[in-house]
Amino acid sequence: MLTRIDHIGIACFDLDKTVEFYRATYGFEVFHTEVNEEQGVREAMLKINETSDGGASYLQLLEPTREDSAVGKWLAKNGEGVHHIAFGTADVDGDSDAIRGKGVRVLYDEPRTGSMGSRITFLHPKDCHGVLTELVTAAPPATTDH
Ligand code: MC0
Repeated sequence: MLTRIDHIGIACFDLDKTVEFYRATYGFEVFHTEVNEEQGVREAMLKINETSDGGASYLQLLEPTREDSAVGKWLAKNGEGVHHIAFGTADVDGDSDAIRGKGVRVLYDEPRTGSMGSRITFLHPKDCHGVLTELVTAAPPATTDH
């Protein structure tokens, strides 16, 4: 079951300048940054709010690390803007199977690694009324050994 907007992915040419725009204009601070080489992005997660399922909603600012990445190709064609939306679920495997069964192309056979250790997959935008759609299961909270 999809229970929250996990994030909105925004493609940008210059991550540092875009982070500064969101900080100066809205007061949103960076919660997390990382490079995801598999996806070809350097990203910053700005936490907007907690959600009732125990998760959170973020803005995800994305700068490509290479021109032939999904975000690099999209930026070259469209310029900066909203690249995808992501719904949060406790069960990305089950939900992607169910959605595949409804005739929507799920881009990965098995979920891959996303922000902050999450497991992610994508739905083809042409099957989703023009919206590249991601499903996300957040990593479980870290446990501390005593
Ligand atoms: C492409 N299209 C889009 C789109 N990207 N439509 C809406 N939103 C997008 N973001 C459209 C194009 O305009 C084109 O339509 C058609 O889809 C085929 O696009 P293409 O330019 O030929 O590119 P493809 O087919 O090589 O790749 C498109 C595809 C790809 C969606 C399959 O971008 C992909 O695999 N995306 C999933 C991975 C991803 O986006 N990773 C970056 C975020 P026309 O009408 O011109 O034919 S990584 C991330 O978000 C992680 C780190 C996380 O959240 O944790």
